[in-house]
Amino acid sequence: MTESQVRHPSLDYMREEVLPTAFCPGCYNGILMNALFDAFREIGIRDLKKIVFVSGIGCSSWIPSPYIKADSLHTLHGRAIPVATGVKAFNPELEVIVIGGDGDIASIGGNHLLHAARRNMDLIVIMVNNLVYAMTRGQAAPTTPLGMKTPTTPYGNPEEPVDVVNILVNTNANYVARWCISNYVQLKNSIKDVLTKYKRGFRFIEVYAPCITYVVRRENKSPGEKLRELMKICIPYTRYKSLKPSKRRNLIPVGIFKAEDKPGFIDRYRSFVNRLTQARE
Ligand SMILES: Cc1ncc(C[n+]2csc(CCOP(=O)(O)OP(=O)(O)O)c2C)c(N)n1
Ligand SMILES: [Mg+2]
Repeated sequence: MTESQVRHPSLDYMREEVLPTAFCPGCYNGILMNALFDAFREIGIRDLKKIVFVSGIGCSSWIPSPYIKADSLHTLHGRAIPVATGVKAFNPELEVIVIGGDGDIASIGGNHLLHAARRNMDLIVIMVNNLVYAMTRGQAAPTTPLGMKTPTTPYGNPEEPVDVVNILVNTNANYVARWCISNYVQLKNSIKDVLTKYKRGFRFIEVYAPCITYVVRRENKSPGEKLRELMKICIPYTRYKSLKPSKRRNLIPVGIFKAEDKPGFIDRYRSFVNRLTQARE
């Protein structure tokens, strides 16, 4: 068998009829997809019948729909989390996974994110932070670093970016992690964590993966060069915290910031309804 005839194991979880993907050559979304599929395989999830994916609009929202062989809802920009909440509330037996962009989840959908975390809603949310609104051609997002040039900030972004992980750590969310796309094993292990050890409540993973076309190419770097750079600048948050603020510039703190297994909204709501029903009887 020649190399070109070897079937890629990720194809077990993909709809081959819609390939190739619409992603730009070198886009890091492919690495995230492989991490997701490796996690499924290592856990022993063979088909995805118990998983429903929900996404909004954006490049990263294409990951589940149409490419993953599972039920998925491709919803409105910013509204993936409320739709996912509805799916989970209707059928708590399903594992509901939201995959979306930083614009989708932290900008237009930021309010939904905050309240799903406050409720500790039983959802897994994977946010691809590519630093821009990629699908609409690279405009600045709330995650765009200070000073970065984009088509809407041609003289450099005058605003400070939001740190979603920092906000979510201080909510009722059960699990909060950030990994760079260069942290393949850690990212895969986090996905395994939220599918096995931490199965309840709100579980959030930020994947820091700068857009190849509108960020990396503007820096005159290849996808491979940027990956090697990320390997140096993405450092454990414990080490990041020990540095003087002046030394932290351009570094990305990564790790599992919070991992708890408190009952999520579904369990809380069930016991709430049971209590009310018993009181009436
Ligand atoms: C309500 C609404 N507003 C704006 C848009 C236009 N729009 C489509 S995708 C997008 C941003 C995508 O950025 P992000 O969510 O970060 O995903 P990415 O493409 O970067 O993965 C915008 C503004 C839309 N489709 N619907
Ligand atoms: Mg984006």
